[in-house]
Amino acid sequence: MSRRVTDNAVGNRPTRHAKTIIIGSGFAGLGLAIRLSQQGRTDYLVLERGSDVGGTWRDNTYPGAACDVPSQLYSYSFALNPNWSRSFSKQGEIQSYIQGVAKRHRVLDKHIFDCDVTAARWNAEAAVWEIESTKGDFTADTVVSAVGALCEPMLPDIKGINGFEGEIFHSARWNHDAELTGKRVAVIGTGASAIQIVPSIAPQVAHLDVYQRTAPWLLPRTDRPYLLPERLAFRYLPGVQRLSRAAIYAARETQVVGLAKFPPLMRAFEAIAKAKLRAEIRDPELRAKVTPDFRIGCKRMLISNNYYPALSRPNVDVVTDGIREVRANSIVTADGTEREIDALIVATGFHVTDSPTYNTITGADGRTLAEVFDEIGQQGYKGSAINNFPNMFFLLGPNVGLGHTSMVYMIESQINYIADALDTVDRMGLRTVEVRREVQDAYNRGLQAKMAPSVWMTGGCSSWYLDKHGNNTTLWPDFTFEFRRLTKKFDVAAYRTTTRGASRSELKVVG
Ligand code: N01
Repeated sequence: MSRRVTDNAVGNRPTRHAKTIIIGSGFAGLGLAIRLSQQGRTDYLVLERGSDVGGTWRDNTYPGAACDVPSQLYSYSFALNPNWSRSFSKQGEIQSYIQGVAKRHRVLDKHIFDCDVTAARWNAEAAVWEIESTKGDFTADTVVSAVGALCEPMLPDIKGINGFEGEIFHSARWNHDAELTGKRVAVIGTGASAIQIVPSIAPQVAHLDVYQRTAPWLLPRTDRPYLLPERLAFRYLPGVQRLSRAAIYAARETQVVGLAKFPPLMRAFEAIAKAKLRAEIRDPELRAKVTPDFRIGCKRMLISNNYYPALSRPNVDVVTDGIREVRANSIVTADGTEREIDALIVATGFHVTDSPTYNTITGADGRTLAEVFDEIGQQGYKGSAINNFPNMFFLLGPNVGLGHTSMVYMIESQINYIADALDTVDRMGLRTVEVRREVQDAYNRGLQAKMAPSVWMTGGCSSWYLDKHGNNTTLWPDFTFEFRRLTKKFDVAAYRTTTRGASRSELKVVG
């Protein structure tokens, strides 16, 4: 059980201690919480800034929000859902699934909701993490950051945007009270979020301007409702759902060959995307505007059957001139054209390689994660540990992202690794574990060497996959089963460790 202590290094305020604290309860943090419970661990807490589980699936409620990965694969392997209503799930169904899993596995009482972690500091003397939050102070022997990469909306730095007087909101903070029907609306961005929003709102608004900086590649979305016999088979015929999942996994994994190893193979996808473009956009001028100029896959490949038809509607314009400024009720582009609007939807993505949460975590040498990343780039070890941050693990840390298949697969690989790390710490009586800098450096050299031929580095685009040093510190550059293999066991030899002693003087460095 977590216990209350009354006096510790955080100050003299009451501080709650838990052996393990998980920050964030999206797919990642929740999955780890369930694993800890399954292992019989009770001394852990999950601090979640929202008022519910679900993370990105709780936050992204924009019209049309749905997953790009097939339903069968986009779920926990230990909680298959035979009830998916369609082959690609919508946000509401995924969020209900996550809520249901949390409830069934009885981990909600381990959660503290509306608890925004504002600081986490490593106290080397006491070998604990000191955490400040909007729900009080905590200490923990081990912290697992599970905040995810797509949680901090990025607002564009456009002149005058703060002076806009109409409705304005980010795609991940949709204002459901804003009335868009019959209004003049602008959407900035043409990424995965925007291409779902645009067709969803186009029929209801008076006019829609889509501000496109880079045209994305689009592939067909093979979405359809499941037929009753299929759902019955998933429910009652043993193995059918696992077989379907395995087939989807295998098919998606073949994309790695083109994406990561031999990008010319991506031409096959390009041919499909071009045919789609020709079939769905008849107007040559519009078609030219939305034809991408980089190799497919360099930025995330998007899937949609209704985006191009929406762009072809008479009440929709694609604006490719750069935005010069936003005024009280309009947007002015570089060519001097002013377009009046009532509402502005900012679908400009997230702080991925420069998350503000990095400023709140302070490691062993007093530097924040932001400062460390500023110097060496967003580097870690197996996406799960970072030198200078002892007794801290990361779910969805550096270089575990994917564009082609389910992130839940990567999350479960990391859960295996971190759960085994916690077991190892207990079994060996370790006080601290910190990944060795030389191991981390070698790992990243290997990673970047693998990354070099990938389409993400050679495809001729700029993307949020790259950090300010020009390295791709976001994606995993290999087959996902290779990551599963690497994370099967906690490799304690890669870590500098100290053992527990009654006092600091008895501290023994064992590795
Ligand atoms: O964000 P993005 P997103 N002026 O960063 C443009 C996941 N996801 O929210 O390409 C003008 O992809 C920017 O232009 P450019 C998925 O992993 C999944 O759409 O940088 N434009 C781009 O067009 C995804 O990759 C799902 O030139 C500006 C757009 O804004 C990730 O979330 C659904 C600008 C941002 O696109 C993020 O997707 C949704 C500026 N100043 C999201 N700044 C599914 O599974 C940025 N842009 C379905």
